[in-house]
Amino acid sequence: AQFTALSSLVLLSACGGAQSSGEKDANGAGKVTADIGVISYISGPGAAYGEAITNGLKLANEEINKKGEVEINLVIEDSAGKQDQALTAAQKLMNSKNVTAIIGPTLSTEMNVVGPEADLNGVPIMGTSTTAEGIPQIGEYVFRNSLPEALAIPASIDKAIEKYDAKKVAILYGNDDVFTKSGFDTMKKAAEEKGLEILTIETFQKGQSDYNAQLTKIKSLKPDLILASALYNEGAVIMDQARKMGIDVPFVGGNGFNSPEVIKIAGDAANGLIVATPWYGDKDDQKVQDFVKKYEEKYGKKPDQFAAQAYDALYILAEALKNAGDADRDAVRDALAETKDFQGILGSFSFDKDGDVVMEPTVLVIDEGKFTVFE
Ligand code: VAL
Repeated sequence: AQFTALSSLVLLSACGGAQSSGEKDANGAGKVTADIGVISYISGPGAAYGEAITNGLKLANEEINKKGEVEINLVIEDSAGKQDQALTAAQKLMNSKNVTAIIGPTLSTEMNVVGPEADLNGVPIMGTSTTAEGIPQIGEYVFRNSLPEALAIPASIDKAIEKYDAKKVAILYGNDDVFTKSGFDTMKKAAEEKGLEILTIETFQKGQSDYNAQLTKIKSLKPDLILASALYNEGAVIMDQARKMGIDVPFVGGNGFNSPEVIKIAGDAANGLIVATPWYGDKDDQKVQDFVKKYEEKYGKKPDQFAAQAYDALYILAEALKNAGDADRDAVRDALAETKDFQGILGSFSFDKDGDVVMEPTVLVIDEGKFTVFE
């Protein structure tokens, strides 16, 4: 997404000249009402990402509608983590003229096919978990509020070097997914820039269950650190098998590891995993604690990073709807692009000139079965 001047429509609406698409509130003022499409990975092996995301969106939706400045109706579609299903869902949503904007899809691999279509059709689309390189650059209607690998991975590697005096690394990545490949590119680049010796680069594919060959080779080379770019299922199994083989060095993971599912699947084997995130649920911040409390009350579990990013995303979009003063797709795109210093549960949020994220990551480590700040 690129910044353009606000459209005349937005300027008009700011002066109260444009009609909102919605009902009138008690004072007779126009209230923007909009259908927001959601494409989420809610069935299949990565469904915990989509579950957290839709939970975060639904909670934000309730709060936003209760405030009464804008009225959002979420139209949720399942992509099952598949490109073709994500595209079918996107087409259905884009064909509905009531859908002003789309949130999702969950995976960068899905956004790679859905993003260009949304851009072509002039439908603003915002990923809340798409962290691969180049997502907002797909086009001016394509946004994300998720911390990209390019910011997260170098921060994690820096911490690992500082803490463990790491000099030699092995890299392991999924070579059949846009995000895991992009995470690998970022890891390799960061390792080279920081003067780390890369002992080996190993690959795997989605759904793989046996990593013996890759891990045996990695073990024989004795790295100080393993850099792994994977979604949570494969990532957790890799860590489990590594620990069983006696590989006890720390792992640095990309965004796919940022799910409590890693701990659920790998158990103690997940200890020593380093990840960077904009979200930390134990943060001493009223907004964060209110969100955690409300989320726990509603869903009976703690929110993860995917829930938190989705929650902020809907607020960012609601703000854009309010500023646009209209549920018009172009007006909302322009208003979205203007987002600056939005104060959410992830801290202060702005887009850069491409519509990419400007944000500070926090580096966490899994210690005794829990994500904790890596001091
Ligand atoms: N961040 C990843 C992606 O962009 C996953 C974990 C959602 O595909």
